[in-house]
Amino acid sequence: MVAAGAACGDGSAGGEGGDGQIVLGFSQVGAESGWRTANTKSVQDSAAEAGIELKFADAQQKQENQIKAIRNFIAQRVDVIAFSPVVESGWDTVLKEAKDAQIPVILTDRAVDSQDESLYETFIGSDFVLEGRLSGEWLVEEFADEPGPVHIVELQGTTGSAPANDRKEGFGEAIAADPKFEIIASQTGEFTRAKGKEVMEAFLQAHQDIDVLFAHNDDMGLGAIEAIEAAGLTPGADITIITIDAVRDGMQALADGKINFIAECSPLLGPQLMELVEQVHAGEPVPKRVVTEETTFTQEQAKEVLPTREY
Ligand code: GYE
Repeated sequence: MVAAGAACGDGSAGGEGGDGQIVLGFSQVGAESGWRTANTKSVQDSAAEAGIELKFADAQQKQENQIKAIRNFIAQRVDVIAFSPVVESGWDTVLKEAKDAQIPVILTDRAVDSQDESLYETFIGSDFVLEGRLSGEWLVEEFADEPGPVHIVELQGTTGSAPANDRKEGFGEAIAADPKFEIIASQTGEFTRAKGKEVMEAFLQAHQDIDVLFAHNDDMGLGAIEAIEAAGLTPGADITIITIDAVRDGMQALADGKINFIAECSPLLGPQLMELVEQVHAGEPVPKRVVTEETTFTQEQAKEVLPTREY
């Protein structure tokens, strides 16, 4: 039944799929991390569940691919466009094109820095500054009795992305509470395990005195753990490790004592996204910002929740 909508070449106004289905064009960042894999599955499963026809495009971490995908969606006259912007800046032109074509746009997961908020309907995703701040606050508390200096290395996410910018900002704010905390090296690991490992190897070679690693996601932290172990050090003991996401592999490493603290970032945005798609398509008002609810995990808490964790 549903397959009829896939061709979508009937030139019908509004781009509706077979049986009057809503057609959603979704441009995903890529497949860089465990978080992203869980997010893609959530979007695909929820679209199927809601009976929404999903046109899915993978941008392979490149903004130019996302712009191309959005232009394709406009040309195909999909009903709604959703995308997770790989970086924050440089979207105004293509967003204006969607607006002129009267196709509503929903930002999912990551924000854009456009001044003109009329270019999109709503933004659903986490509070990345808060995630960074919670990570930093845990560290300040954990090292309260240490004399210092406390030497921190930071693995940043994709350069220019909202989660990299905001997590850095929130963490920096929290550790500013005490001048003994010093970020001695900070570099992008592009949110991937391979790059996290590579950059951590370089950090370890350049610095003998690393106390703490703050990684902007679990995957980079997991890559860094490999580098730390290869250098003959014990992750979680010789170097305190803080990450963000709380995907399965990260939670396992936390339960195993190799990571010390994780701030959660939920990838399960699909169900709420589909609700927003339906509302926007029906012309109903939606809140301009929908914030995902999240928590944090210590090693003990990870052991408790791991058996029932969904992703
Ligand atoms: O934390 C990271 C992923 O945008 C929140 O992107 C997302 C981030 C997530 O690659 O693992």
